[in-house]
Amino acid sequence: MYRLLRWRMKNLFKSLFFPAPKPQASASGGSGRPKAREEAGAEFYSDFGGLWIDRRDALAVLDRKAAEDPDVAVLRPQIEQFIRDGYVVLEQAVSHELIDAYTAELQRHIASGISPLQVSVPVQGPQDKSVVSLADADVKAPLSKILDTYACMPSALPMVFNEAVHKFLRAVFEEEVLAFQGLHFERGSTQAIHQDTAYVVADRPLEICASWLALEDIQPGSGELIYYVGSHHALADWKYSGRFKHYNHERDPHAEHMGHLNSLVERSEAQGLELAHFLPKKGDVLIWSADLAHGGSQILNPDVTRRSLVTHFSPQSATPNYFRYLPKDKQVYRTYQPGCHTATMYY
Ligand SMILES: O=C(O)CCC(=O)C(=O)O
Repeated sequence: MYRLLRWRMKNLFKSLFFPAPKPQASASGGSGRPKAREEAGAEFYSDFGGLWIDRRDALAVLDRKAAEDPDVAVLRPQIEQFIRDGYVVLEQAVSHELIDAYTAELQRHIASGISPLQVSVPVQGPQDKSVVSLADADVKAPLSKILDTYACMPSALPMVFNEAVHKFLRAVFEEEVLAFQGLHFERGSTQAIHQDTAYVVADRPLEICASWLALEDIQPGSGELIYYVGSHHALADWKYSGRFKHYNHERDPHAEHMGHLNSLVERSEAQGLELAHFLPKKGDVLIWSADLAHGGSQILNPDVTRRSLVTHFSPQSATPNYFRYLPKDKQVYRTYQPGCHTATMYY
């Protein structure tokens, strides 16, 4: 116990005073195809490349990896499903105790009236959202998202980097894991079906995954998460302004953005992809692949909450695009524990 405490104190000290060094940033900003990590000759579903699980021969690569690496062999059924369907559910990955501690800490932030937490709230206009302080936000309104709670709330970190999710991402990323954007929801998001690659931008655009942790048992009608099974590899790239994987509201016309969102539903339906509804128990985690088409369903029962925590991850060597807009002293990687790093654009 004492050794564990000492180790944690040492890591806390290290992460506060010796943030992990920033890897070299690439200048592609999500527009170009990354070369560095790709094996020569590998073919991908996307023109923007991807992780090894995005290769057309990913199942054969999985065979090889499982034969060589016991960590991959153990995860083989889950990784196989991830390659095929674009998502995997890790049941009871996070304990109720951790979730309750996090919920209590968040309540303290809300009650304090002086929390540093920031919230994304919907507004009218081309950018359709604005960021306000927690004290000024209605966190119970759909589309309200409390941002990067892991950066301000110590209780978020063991949930975000719970062992099951960390091991899975480690195997998929083939390197250490960076959490670089987090969203806490009290209610269903009602967000249109979309692909994260349009908005969650790293220099290697397909090298992201997200986790969705249920902070309570999720009820039908609460605006549950929905997704088209297999859509991550089934739909050709939507290229903004003819060449970018991500959307930029200053560069790309609104109609093009709407065209992308509409086409995800049209193309998924045309291919007969199943639209699945996620009704997890408290503590279950769903991990989705970068290009899985997903969103929040309509809220049919406004009386129920849909408490959940989404985290977007990349390999540690990828660079979040938002670093380009941050001053040098904010372009920081913090290490929570070995192999687990965080970055934030808000704090
Ligand atoms: O939880 C939801 O309703 C959607 C979340 C989502 O789409 C995202 O964070 O990318």
